[in-house]
Amino acid sequence: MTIAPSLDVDSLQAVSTHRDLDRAARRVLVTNWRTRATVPAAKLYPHQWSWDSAFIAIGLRHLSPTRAQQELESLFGAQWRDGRVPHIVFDPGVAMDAYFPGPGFWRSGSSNAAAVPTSGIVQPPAHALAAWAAYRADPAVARIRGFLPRMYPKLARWHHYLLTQRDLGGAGLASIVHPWESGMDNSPAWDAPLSRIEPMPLGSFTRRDLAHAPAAERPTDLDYGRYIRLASDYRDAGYTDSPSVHAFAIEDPMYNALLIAGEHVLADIAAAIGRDPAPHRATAARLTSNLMNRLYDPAAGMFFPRDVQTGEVVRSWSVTGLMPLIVPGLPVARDLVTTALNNRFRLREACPLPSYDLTAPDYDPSHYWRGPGWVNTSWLFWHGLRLHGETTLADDLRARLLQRVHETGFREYVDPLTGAGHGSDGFSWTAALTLDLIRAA
Ligand code: 2M8
Repeated sequence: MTIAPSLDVDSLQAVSTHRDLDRAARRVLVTNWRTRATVPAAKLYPHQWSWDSAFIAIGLRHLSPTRAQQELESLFGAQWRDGRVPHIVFDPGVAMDAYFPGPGFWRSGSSNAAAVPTSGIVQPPAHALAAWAAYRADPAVARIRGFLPRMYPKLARWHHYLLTQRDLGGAGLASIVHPWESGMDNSPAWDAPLSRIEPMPLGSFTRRDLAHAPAAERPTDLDYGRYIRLASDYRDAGYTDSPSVHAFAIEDPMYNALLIAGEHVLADIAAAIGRDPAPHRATAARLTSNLMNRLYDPAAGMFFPRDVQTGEVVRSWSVTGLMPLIVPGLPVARDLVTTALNNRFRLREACPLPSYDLTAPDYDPSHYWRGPGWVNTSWLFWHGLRLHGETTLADDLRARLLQRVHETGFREYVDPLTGAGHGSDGFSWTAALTLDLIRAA
């Protein structure tokens, strides 16, 4: 006689919750798909964003491995001749003024072979991880499409740009040159370095974001004036990278952690297509040691960004400092987990992982990257927990994230303590990574 495995009430509930969530997440991804890529959110972000597409591809692979590959291929179709992958690829079918700053501001011209209009700055390099995930979802289809052999040189050039042109501190780490490049635009970590920037006068530009989101949750006009100043100075210098052009230059922990994790993956991709993986492994090892030496504070058990202009560490407890957990072989993984468990981030209760120190006086649970939790950074931390054998914590985080999304919907960001949803609804990476978490069981 065979005995059917019994499911308790909680497990049964989870199964039906996951089935509903799965269906709803797929619906968001189908709705937000345009001709060749997915928009992050239909109204607020009507074009293709770089690191959004990486997270979207990670979820999309469960829906259609081919579409996940196309998501990345369309982004890299707009790669610049110098190797950079622009943070926005504009959809020419969308009104020029639907998003500011739009194509007319950036004037990317023929910087990419396809002459597709793009921005001129970049975003965190999550793409190698995404490409590998898309490949592994269906290696046979990927092989027929020649996906890895086509993507590998593009990914390698992208990393090369960051490792060379963006080593502004000369210490073997990549620098971001605009808060938007961090992906965590309005993080308190950027307040001090940004305060040195002369803002563009109000009235010299028109914000579009405030038509779709409450002003109290978005960056201030003063911040925006500074964002636009940095972007126009970079543009007017022909997008040249040098410490004299970049008044804002930061070695960011998450940015570099993604680059290192990406180099590990590039080694796997190289091996899979018969190329030499050794240079990527060597780069990953070198960068890991630079990351430890430049950005890790052993007494704090935390990574902090470094301001390249002043040479000083920015002691701001932003979630970026926990993200190096995604680095394979990180020597301080356990210490980072301990930090995540303390009162500042409350890994066991707060969900999603707060973007900023819960105990800081300027913590704000509904203000853009100044407190609320985001599913992408939580997903990265979950990935890191699994990588370092912290299975119980990983499973617990996964279960609570799924429950949160079930209650709150596919919101852009969420109050990590109350679960109140904020920003766009039907947000693509929230849906994509939810799908991935469901399928990870
Ligand atoms: C947010 O950034 C854009 C600028 O790139 C904005 O505020 O207009 C950030 O959350 C960023 O990480 C994200 O990629 C982008 C689109 O979702 O929105």
